[in-house]
Amino acid sequence: MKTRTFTIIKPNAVAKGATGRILDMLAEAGFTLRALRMVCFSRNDAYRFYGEHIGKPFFDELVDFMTSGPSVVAIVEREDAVCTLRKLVGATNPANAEEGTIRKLFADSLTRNAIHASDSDESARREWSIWFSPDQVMEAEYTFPEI
Ligand code: 3AN
Repeated sequence: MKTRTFTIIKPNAVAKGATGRILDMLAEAGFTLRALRMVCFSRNDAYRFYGEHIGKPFFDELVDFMTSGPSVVAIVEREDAVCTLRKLVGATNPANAEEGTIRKLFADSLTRNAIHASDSDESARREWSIWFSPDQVMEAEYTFPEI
């Protein structure tokens, strides 16, 4: 069954012009886009999004980074979306990311690690609802061309 997950192309990846290449990697991995927006995280947005990390030693650096420039947020769909996207994204620390993963290619550090991918169906729904109202999600069946 096809499921959906949420992803953020983070400010360092957007700033280096990698948005298109990352969206291509998602398409080549069989993901279709259901929603897409460019956004600037406010500090409030970052606190809301990363609430589980408030108080951790890296939290202030994470908020400064996420509010440093535009991000691209998206809802993407395919079979087993959460696990498949986490594999394509690679390890949180890019030093441990495997060849061919998005973080191996585009991350600059543990904080500036290029992309976020939700870790469960439940987190995905919570996270995408911060950025997308239901009318911004493409629900109509559309046959995307084969890549
Ligand atoms: P992931 O994004 O791989 O699911 P999380 O949710 O554990 O990782 O962490 C959220 C973000 O916080 C990471 N993407 C990374 O930017 C940052 N982060 C996590 N752990 C650390 C750490 N030990 N030091 C610095 N930044 C971290």
